[in-house]
Amino acid sequence: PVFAQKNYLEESKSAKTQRMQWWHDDTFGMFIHWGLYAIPAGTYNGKDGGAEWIMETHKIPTAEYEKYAAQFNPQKFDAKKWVSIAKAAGAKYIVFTSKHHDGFSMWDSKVTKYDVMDATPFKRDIIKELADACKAEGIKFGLYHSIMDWHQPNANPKQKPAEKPDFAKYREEYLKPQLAELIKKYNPDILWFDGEWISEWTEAQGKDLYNYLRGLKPSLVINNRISKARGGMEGMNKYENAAGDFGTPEQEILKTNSQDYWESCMTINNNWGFVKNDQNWKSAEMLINNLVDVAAKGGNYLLNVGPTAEGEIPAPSVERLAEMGAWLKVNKQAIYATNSLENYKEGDNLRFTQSKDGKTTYAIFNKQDNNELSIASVQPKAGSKIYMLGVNKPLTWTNNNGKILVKLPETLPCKYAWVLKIETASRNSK
Ligand code: H79
Repeated sequence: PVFAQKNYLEESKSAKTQRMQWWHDDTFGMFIHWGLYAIPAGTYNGKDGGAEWIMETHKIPTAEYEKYAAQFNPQKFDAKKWVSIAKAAGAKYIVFTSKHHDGFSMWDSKVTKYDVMDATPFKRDIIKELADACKAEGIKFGLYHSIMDWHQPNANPKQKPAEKPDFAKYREEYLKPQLAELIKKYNPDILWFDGEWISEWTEAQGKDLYNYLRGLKPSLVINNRISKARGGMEGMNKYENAAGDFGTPEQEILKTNSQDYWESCMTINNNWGFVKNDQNWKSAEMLINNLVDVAAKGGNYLLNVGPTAEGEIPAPSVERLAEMGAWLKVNKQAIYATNSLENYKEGDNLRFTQSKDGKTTYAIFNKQDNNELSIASVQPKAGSKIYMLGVNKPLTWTNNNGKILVKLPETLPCKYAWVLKIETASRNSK
């Protein structure tokens, strides 16, 4: 008999809502790009350029690039430390590169010797250590896995051509078995694909892989780069009924809110993988405002770190993440487990999020005149109190023809992105 594979794309809307709930509520994750490319760190033969793409940027031959494996020995790698940095930042999940485009596997893969156990002097199962550390700390665990593979002759005719490149062989005998290994050994919560734009990859293959993986673990959350539907760097789907659970804007934030699931991934400096000479760090203020903007627009924020070849997350990243964590400690109610309002903003200075029961609106702002804030599009419940998160006493407010005027406290609880908590009667429409 022929057993039809279950079609998980036919899942009902409410089933998807349930499956995605934790992911949507978690809102903030930490991306980790780490692999052999941390060794050249953005410089090859004295020339700058490339990070995790350095193999392609400098057209490094496979046999040459492979030599980095013998040097990979990150003595300062400490999975618990990385997870504690994520946790202190307020990140609720981690997405780690099991395999980037260079094809090097960061776990003990059975289908290749080009992995951390067989090809490096380090010989520690990095993914196991990370997965265990995440589990111990209640952090959800995700894996980034590249479909494009510059090291596989059947997947990359340009770099290391097989006599007759056979992509189906790579897909069925390498890509799928690797993903099955990852699911069985490390039980990830998220699979985050990339490199799906190669012409060999098709929507039908994306659907087949999606059903195969959900069949192995039905609760998996999988990004839209498993399919061909991603529209450029803006990252949302170009057509309906594509495989994948959420859109993936890269290095940008959606221009407006969306009720579809989406996650904006972004670097703290200019690069994903560690680059020694890249000191162009975004400020903590900008990162916090990005998180607020993303949450107000109904998305998730996946913020990247690129650890060094020694195994350390660069200090400038750690500092900024710690500042985000300090801000979130005071203001977490306004970010996690909130919903996006159609009317999610008022001018450039105000963003709104809403509690899931719809009873509370959070107004997040960066500027005020004369220690007052005026809001036109939120109507507090009559006689209710308005609080600033991090301040004990309720604030004085007046209602002036539908516009409320809130008197701000003299001492503010943080440096920027202050949050008012407003019990909401109804929202004025635009
Ligand atoms: O892993 C990080 C980067 O290495 C990787 N994605 C993040 C998360 C990345 N790969 N490529 N890029 C980023 C930029 C590539 C853009 C292009 Fe395209 C690929 C241009 C043409 C093919 C994407 C797909 C945009 C248009 C089609």
